[in-house]
Amino acid sequence: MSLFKSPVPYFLSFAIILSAITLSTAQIDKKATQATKNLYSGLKRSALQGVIFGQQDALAYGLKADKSRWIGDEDRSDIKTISGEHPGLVGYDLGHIELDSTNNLDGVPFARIKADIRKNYERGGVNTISWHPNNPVDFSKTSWDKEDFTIRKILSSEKNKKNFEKTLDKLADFFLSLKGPKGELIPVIFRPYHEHTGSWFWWGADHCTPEEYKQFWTLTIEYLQKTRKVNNLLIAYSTDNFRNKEHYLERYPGDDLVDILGFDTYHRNPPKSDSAFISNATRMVATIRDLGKASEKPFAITETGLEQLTEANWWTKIVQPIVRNSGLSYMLVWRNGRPDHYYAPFEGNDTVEDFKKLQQSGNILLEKKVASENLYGKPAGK
Ligand code: BMA
Repeated sequence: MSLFKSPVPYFLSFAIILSAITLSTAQIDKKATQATKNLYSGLKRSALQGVIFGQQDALAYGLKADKSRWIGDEDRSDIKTISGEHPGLVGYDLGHIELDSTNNLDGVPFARIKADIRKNYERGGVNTISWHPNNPVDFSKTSWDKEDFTIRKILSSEKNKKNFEKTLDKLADFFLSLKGPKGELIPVIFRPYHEHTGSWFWWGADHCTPEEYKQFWTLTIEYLQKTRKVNNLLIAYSTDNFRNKEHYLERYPGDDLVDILGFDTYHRNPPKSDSAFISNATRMVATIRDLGKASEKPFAITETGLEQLTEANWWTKIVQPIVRNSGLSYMLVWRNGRPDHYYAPFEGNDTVEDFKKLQQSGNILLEKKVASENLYGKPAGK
């Protein structure tokens, strides 16, 4: 065949086959819906424009100027109140779905979560879901209650495994109930068993071996995607702070089980830790960028923040140098949950003007720029 006549076409065809393989293996769910595939490539594309800015529970509640809470208002977010736009990414938590509760662990009704996911999707925004489940072997214990080897107890007992699959069914039912205006499934990022380099959750480092963690991850993702055919998920792997690439990958289940590479990092003890926080975060971003480039996966800071925003120029002094030219697809700050537990500027907060400077720098993308990226559709001109 002519292919073998000259080394050039032979080499070229090899390169084409190789790149086709790389392109098709980056996203793990080969049966993902078209919109989910589009979101995956969209998250890589939009990273060239800036970092999508997100907040946990942004649409469910927040703080008023006097720091009392607003809860459940329509079309409201603290970021929109101060900047004119909702965040480009919104986070939700499914903790307590396993208990068949009406509300999640922070009091947000699951029905409201579902409605907000749809509204955000219709605006072109991105939705990401974390999960702080109670202990599957003993539902009376929370994610934080210290309990060793829960995962071993699930993996080694058919009865526990079957019970756990019932919990996964609840997750699957929820994901499959997320529908857009045409009845289409809404793509969401699912970020299970996070901060597992730490040991404050029952799935944390001291409570299972790396092998057990990986097996538990595999069980979860395969059950959702293969058994229950949930084909609207992008799966995010999200450690807490990590020392180096080896530490990051110690419990990594594999490129065929992870779509997005992430980590969580919180800024504590400012201002004396300012430069250490910037350099550590920048180092960790570089690690996931290298890994993301090699595996063609998007990468993100899946949680961050400074509780109570005690530095007025936190956004331009700390966040901007970390995210500028970083290649990150997104960053998410935590919830504005209480007067003593908040991470995003709200009306009257000292950091409002500084946040607007970051917004105007173009380094972060809020609602309007994210919408113009058309993440769920084909890129313009293609
Ligand atoms: C933590 C705190 C808790 C909350 C949990 C899950 O960081 O915000 O109050 O219950 O996240 O959202």
